[in-house]
Amino acid sequence: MDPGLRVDLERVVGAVHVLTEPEMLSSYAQDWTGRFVGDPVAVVRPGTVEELASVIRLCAAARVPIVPQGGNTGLVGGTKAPSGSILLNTRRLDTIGEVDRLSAQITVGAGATLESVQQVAREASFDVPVDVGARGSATIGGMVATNAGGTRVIRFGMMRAHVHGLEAVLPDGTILSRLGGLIKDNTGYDWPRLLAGSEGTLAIISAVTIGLVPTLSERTVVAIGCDSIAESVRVAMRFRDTNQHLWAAEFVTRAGCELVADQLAMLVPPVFDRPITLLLEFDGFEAALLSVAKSVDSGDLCEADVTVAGPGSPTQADVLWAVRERHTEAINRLGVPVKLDVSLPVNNLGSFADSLPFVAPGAVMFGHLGDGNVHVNLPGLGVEGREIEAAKAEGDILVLVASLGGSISAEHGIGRAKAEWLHLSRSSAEIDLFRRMKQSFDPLGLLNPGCLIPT
Ligand code: FAD
Ligand code: 2HG
Ligand code: ZN
Repeated sequence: MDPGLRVDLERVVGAVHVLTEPEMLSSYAQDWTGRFVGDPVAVVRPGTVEELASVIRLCAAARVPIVPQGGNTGLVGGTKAPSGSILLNTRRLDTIGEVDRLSAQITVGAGATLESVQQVAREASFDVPVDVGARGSATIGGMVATNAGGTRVIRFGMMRAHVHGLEAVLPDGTILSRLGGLIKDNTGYDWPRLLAGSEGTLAIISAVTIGLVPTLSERTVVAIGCDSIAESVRVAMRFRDTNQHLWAAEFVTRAGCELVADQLAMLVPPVFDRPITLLLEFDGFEAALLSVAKSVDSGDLCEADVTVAGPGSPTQADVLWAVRERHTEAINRLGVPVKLDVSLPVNNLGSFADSLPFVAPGAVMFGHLGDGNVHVNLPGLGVEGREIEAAKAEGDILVLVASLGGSISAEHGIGRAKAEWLHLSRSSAEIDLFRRMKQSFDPLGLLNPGCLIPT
């Protein structure tokens, strides 16, 4: 790293927040899955938006690329820093404001973790509408930058929908602030929500005003054993259409649950023994029970296939959720995976699930059934030496998804992992527009080069 730049950066953020020793860099440089390992010259950790802007200005003057990084839980290589670049870690931007009860909003630094914001919101009887399994590390800035989805999209939508205000720094160091939290504000381009899903390629987010929802009052988790994806889709959609208290509709397979049991030494309840298990979460006990009872009475469901964990059994509910949420961890234990995160029209989920074993034997599927979002994991295929095999499997699956009217990325983003496949979901006119948008925000091409937009 240029010694002059280093001295300048140290002057801005303090020497302890400019990391250059290889052993310090390695934990930041490698992603959560172990598949993507970057080669940054330094990790820089600004503590205020002014420091962040100064760092960006220094890097722009020195023409050094910057890769923004929050909790490093992204699954598509978005934080894989190219050689010679700086990893700009936002974790120190972690202030959490008070819950504004009247507007049901909270303003937080981009580096605050989801879990820490959830805690503050829940103390005030509110909740963050988006929830993901990586809540302990994923940052609010990273969740906006990836437009994170998670388990409650069926009820509340994705992260972009809850951005009520934003502060960000452009690649030339200009600070843009729009944290007012107005619900109605038709005064031109909605740049805050444009940054949602931009994966750190247009600007670096420094703070966010998030819209909150009332806290989940009487959590009821219902697990239902099914014979096929098609059957689980029918059951889930019937609940969605008849019960407005549905917060989540997830699915797992028997093979995935066996993996969780074996790899994590977890006691997996018998309801997960069926080929597919549907996991539903409701806000409210009575309404959930009534819906289940009606489905049993009408013969749509067999009572023996259903397990209900109501508000009186929080531990049982947590166990049911853990089996679902710990799939990612269990899969990683089998070796570095290739991960695909696709969405399909719900009426094609069955065809996709039926075709997948022929295209990619051994693939593990699970996901957010209510949103048509399937996570396809190929355990052990993400290692060095298997790149050709991995690219073939990825291509075959993504082409199948596109042929069924789906998207090659439902919620994790494009990052570096999917950039070469973007054309399967976006037309050349759209990709050309992306390039022109990128050019207008970042004419020097210094912000997260190689991420999202194919090179
Ligand atoms: P990072 O991984 O640090 O970065 C992700 C991308 O955002 C990168 O391109 C980075 O450059 C950019 N970025 C980060 N911070 C900023 C910023 N302040 N300004 C501009 N750009 C920035 N995702 C889901 O959508 N749904 C899930 O259910 C879900 N579950 C997960 C479960 C596990 C166990 C794991 C490991 C991951 C899961 N993820 C899920 C993926 C991940 O948690 C999300 O993508 C999350 O939003 C990433 O946040 P982060 O702070 O870790 O971002
Ligand atoms: C989830 O829904 C995450 O658990 C991670 O999006 C998915 O590991 C995956 O493939
Ligand atoms: Zn997911």
